[in-house]
Amino acid sequence: MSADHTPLVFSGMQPTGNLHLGNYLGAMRNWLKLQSSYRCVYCVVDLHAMTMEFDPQQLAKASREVAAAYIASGVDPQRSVIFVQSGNSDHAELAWIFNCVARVGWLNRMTQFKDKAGKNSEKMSVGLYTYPVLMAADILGYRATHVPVGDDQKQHVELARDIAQKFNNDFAAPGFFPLPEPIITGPATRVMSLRDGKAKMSKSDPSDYSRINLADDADTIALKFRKAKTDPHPLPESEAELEGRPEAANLIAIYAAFQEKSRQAVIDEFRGAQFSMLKNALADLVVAKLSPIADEMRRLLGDQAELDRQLREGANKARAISGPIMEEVRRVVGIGR
Ligand code: AQP
Repeated sequence: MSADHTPLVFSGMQPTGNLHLGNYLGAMRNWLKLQSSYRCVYCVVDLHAMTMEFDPQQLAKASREVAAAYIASGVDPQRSVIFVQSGNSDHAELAWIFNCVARVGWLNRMTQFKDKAGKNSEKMSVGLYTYPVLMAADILGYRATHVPVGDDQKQHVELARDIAQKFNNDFAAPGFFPLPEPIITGPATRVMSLRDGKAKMSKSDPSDYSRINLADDADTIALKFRKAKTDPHPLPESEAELEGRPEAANLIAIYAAFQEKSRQAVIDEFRGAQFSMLKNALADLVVAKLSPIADEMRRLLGDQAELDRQLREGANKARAISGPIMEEVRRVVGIGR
């Protein structure tokens, strides 16, 4: 972190579908803890959600659902700034300026674009290619110093650091933008699909059985864990035995994260047992943690006018932070009057 900047936390999630256990354990749960020590800005990144095919009818609805999930999980709109990205046009303006700072070679190295585009990169939107530049604008537009994310976003936060460094060198002064640091903590920084222990749990996986959604009911959660892919061996006796057993490693990591225990402590609890024992215990644990969140989400979504009011208030607070920074940015790059 740059010593000259007041610590500020920024993070966001895309309204691209149901939030899942990976989003919760990899990112959102850490957001809650940070609220007591930092000024936090948490955004629903709807402009990012436009980078892949999307349904305009669904986008606003999905944005409200993600905002409701933040609040239901314990992100407090009084303590943290919660808003929808498109409610503050500073993100888009700074992204353009950063498009003129970032180098094509840097973006060519981004693995998420390669993963999402697969063999179809020529047919992908330019927005998907420059997604990490918009993410750098999200972060640096607030001069954020810390970015709590899952492991998959580490490379994008590093790109934001490179952009900040180059902008500082080319136009401004050392320290104009801080060099933001990713915060990647906990035993489940990369939660894997329940159908394939080598693939990331993801909103866009076509199989709903691959993930536990925050809004799933108790029966669905239990069914998904029962159907989760495993291997034919009993549960291991040591961490070393998890090598080459990605499905076992994933279920143990999820259990450890919810119990706030180490992986070894979970292995000690289930050593030599059949998977069904761990799966049943996991279902009970996850239902107990997620049901109150799902109930609160439903309550919040029942009063759309109040939720929209909170999000407008959040956008005003967000603009109050980014506005003066953007004035300085325009001045140093010689645009605006
Ligand atoms: N499987 C995961 N394990 C741990 N953390 C995860 N995150 C996402 N998946 C996992 C973290 O959640 C935050 C929000 O992610 P996002 O919605 O902005 O985008 P994403 O990383 O692309 O998530 P998905 O679920 O894979 O979405 P789609 O399928 O729409 O691309 C980030 O901090 C991310 O690290």
